[in-house]
Amino acid sequence: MATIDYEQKIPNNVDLKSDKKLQRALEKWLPDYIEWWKDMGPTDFNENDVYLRTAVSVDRDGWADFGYVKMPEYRWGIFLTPTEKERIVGFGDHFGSKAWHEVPGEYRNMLRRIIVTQADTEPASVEQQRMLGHTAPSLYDMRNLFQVNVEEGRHLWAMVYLLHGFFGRDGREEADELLERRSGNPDHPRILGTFNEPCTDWLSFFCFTTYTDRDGKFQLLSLAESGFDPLARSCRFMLTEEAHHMFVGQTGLGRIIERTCELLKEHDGRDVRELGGIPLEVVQKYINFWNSSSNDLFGGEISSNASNFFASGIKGRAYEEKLDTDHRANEGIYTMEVFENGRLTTKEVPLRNAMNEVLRDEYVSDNEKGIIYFNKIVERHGVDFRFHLPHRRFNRKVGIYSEGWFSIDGTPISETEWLGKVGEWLPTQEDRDYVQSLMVPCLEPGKYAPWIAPPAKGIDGKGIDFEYVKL
Ligand code: BYC
Ligand code: FE
Ligand code: FE
Repeated sequence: MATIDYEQKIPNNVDLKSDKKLQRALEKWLPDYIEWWKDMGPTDFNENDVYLRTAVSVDRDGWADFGYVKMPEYRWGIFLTPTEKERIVGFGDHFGSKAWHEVPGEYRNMLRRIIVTQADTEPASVEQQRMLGHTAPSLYDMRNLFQVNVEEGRHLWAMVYLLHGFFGRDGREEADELLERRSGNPDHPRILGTFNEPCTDWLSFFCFTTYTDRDGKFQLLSLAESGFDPLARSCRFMLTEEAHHMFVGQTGLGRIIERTCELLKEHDGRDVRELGGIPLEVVQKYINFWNSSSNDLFGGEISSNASNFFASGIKGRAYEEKLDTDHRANEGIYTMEVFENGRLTTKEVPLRNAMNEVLRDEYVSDNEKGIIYFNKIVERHGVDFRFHLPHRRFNRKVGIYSEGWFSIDGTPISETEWLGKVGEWLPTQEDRDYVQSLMVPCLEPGKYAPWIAPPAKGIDGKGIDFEYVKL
């Protein structure tokens, strides 16, 4: 089961060839996908050889195989982690009963909705990032961008397999619509807010891969616990790819910070803008924007949807299986600060209704570790600046805090105070124009744009001057 069948048109480890009907349906979807990729994927780089990793086996160490590929020829496939044992439903009302290998009729709509929402983010992110190749700060970074893009494409495949394989005609229709919605299109947008935000500069790209891909990590962790076994095993394999996306974001931001610190030290007291660097304050504002937007992706703090997902056994908590806790979560309560009549008050919420918030807690604490990493860089350079994670109430568009105005540290403020301060917290047009002005491609092997430090090491043991993309 662990070996991937590459003889097939669609590489897979789900024995696709024994299900002719499904195989035909997916082979019919394939050219539509390729057409979408050519229209909406990384513009103008489809003819170039890119040094990419492809999954060749789902075993722990066998899945990363590196080589030059043209992106439209990347072997997008369907890979599930192998079944270890007879899994059980690990939480909710069905706790302890056998995991499902088919969709339970009563949960069909709910499951489809979750899979479609997850699926929709994958092509959305490729669309958001489609122009970035033109302004890559190095061939190394360009290659990482394209690696992320092809893997998000594969994540779409993983979800489309579930839609086609388990949801009949509705599933096929949903799969078609996934190639029809467009990020940022007012008439036909992607489903979730962040995935319609423009991502047209590399500072945004690194923030996106740090904060939005990390939402991906936690949503996948909770779906990896699902009682619907094919979903759980799809998400488990997707998580192995996700780690690299967050690495790209975290180290990308780290390298920008590193470069700015070097400039600050060499040219004591001068505005780093004059020297072509990105001020740390501007990096902080971009973090504030993408982090707050990604906080929205966890949904409302109090959510009957989340409660139903949990009760039915289709979406658990991150690491549910390892948690030493009541897996039914029937009686627990969660204490949270709610915003009512213009002020914050403490409220006890049934735990199941607070599952979005439980997951967001994990996300916030992971993000805090990333901030420590950034601050180690500034400390090492003796620069007098510290990064902070914005409070989860800051700048929200979804959930109870979207009803009010909150400062960067989560204090309720008036709209007038907000308007007076927002330019210090979120990127201004001037900040955006400045960052955009730095987006000049730097495409000679071993050369890096002046606003970013080179990475500590290359990919797959190759040097930082390796020709990662043949232009
Ligand atoms: N924008 O009960 P509520 C990734 C809607 S990222 C717009 O609060 P619920 C990736 C919601 O649909 C991971 N609308 O929340 C990263 C509902 O609408 P209706 C993606 C939003 O239902 C980088 C209403 O508000 N995976 O993989 O618990 C690159 C109230 O809903 C938003 C998933 O999201 C928003 N941000 O939803 C590539 C996992 N948030 O029904 C890829 C699947 C909520 O009233 N999704 N709404 O019309 C889910 O589990 C859930 O749908 C949510 C929370 C986590 C989104
Ligand atoms: Fe993804
Ligand atoms: Fe990702």
